[in-house]
Amino acid sequence: MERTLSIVKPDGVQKNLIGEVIRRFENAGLRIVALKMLRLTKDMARGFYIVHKDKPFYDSLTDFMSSGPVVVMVVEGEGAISKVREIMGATNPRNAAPGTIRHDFASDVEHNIVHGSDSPQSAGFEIGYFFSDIEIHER
Ligand code: DAT
Ligand code: MG
Repeated sequence: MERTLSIVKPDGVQKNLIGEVIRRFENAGLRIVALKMLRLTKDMARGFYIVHKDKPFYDSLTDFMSSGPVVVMVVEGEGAISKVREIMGATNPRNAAPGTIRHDFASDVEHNIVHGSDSPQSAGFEIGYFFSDIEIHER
């Protein structure tokens, strides 16, 4: 059984897509085992995206991610990391397959509705960034 960290980003919350994102995960047989809504500070966004610190989009990305409330959740299931990434679609919505969240709802590469961990290593880091063990529930 695998766990991954997903975020409904500020644009997803603004567009009223919290339920839509969760529904797509649950319809794929994945389970939500932890969930909360919060507003990231600029420093929290910087720390979360530290792997991108040298990218040209780091500053605007972390401004965007701290621009409004987000919903962070731990998603569990067989192959959860790759399943969530499939449901999300490609980073740039112009390259995202029809039927993926980013194809259906994202406006551009930076404002792309949803985050999902990209490896077991990043999932471990990202889950620990937002949740303690007692906030994650056996199902
Ligand atoms: P993903 O979110 O698909 O894992 P990533 O880890 O490469 O993509 O980048 C993290 C986020 O940074 C991404 O969701 C949106 C933003 N981003 C990525 N590439 C970008 C670009 N070329 N211009 C602006 N923002 C970008
Ligand atoms: Mg990524």
